[in-house]
Amino acid sequence: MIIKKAELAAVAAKRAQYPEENMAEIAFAGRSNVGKSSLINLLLNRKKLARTSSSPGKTRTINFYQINDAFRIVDLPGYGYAKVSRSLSENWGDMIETYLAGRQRLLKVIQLVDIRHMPTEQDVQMYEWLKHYGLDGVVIGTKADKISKNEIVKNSAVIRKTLGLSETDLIIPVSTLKRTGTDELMAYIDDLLKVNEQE
Ligand SMILES: Nc1nc2c(ncn2[C@@H]2O[C@H](COP(=O)(O)OP(=O)(O)OP(=O)(O)O)[C@@H](O)[C@H]2O)c(=O)[nH]1
Ligand SMILES: [Mg+2]
Repeated sequence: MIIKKAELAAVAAKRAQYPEENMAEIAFAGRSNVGKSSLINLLLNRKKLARTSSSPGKTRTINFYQINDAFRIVDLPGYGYAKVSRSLSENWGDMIETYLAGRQRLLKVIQLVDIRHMPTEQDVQMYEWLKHYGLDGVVIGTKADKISKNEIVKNSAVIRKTLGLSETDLIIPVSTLKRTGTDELMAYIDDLLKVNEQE
């Protein structure tokens, strides 16, 4: 896919602020600081489109990036950030659920987990949610540059088991630092969009 145009279409905290449901969407979910915004920038080949930060809790709204006027990549706010107040984390749940439950043209939610660690309870809960809404199927293991190839294989198996992935579900290790894994992810996104067009 050639990214000719990538622009921020909307920043939303509630449904009224979402863009019109006039094109397919693919969203990215995961713990705060796992690397969602960094990965979106690399995929779209725009260094600063999505704001990133070394401290967690950077993205706190649902950010819609419109690509080639054909589909949207959606950056969901991260979870599991302890310093966020209780009311804000409750609000986070509402924000995510409103989006997941009600979005007609949401094709898939790509979940990111840190490949170095066991998935957290919230990671497991997030994937359960995705299963519930039929939006599961692919998990990205981020920061793959931080461990060895052997560990990548070993940890991927742990992630697969802990999240309860089916045999056909994909785990793609990526590193935004070394720019690895993104071709495979882009090919997956391409396929999703093609299948959707045919339907
Ligand atoms: N080594 C390494 N660092 C990474 C990688 N991806 C992201 N990071 C770093 O991780 C930190 C968090 O990245 P973000 O992309 O802002 O994370 P996020 O998931 O969007 O975080 P929130 O917006 O808080 O939910 C930044 O310091 C990135 O540079 C990676 O593949 N390898
Ligand atoms: Mg972010």
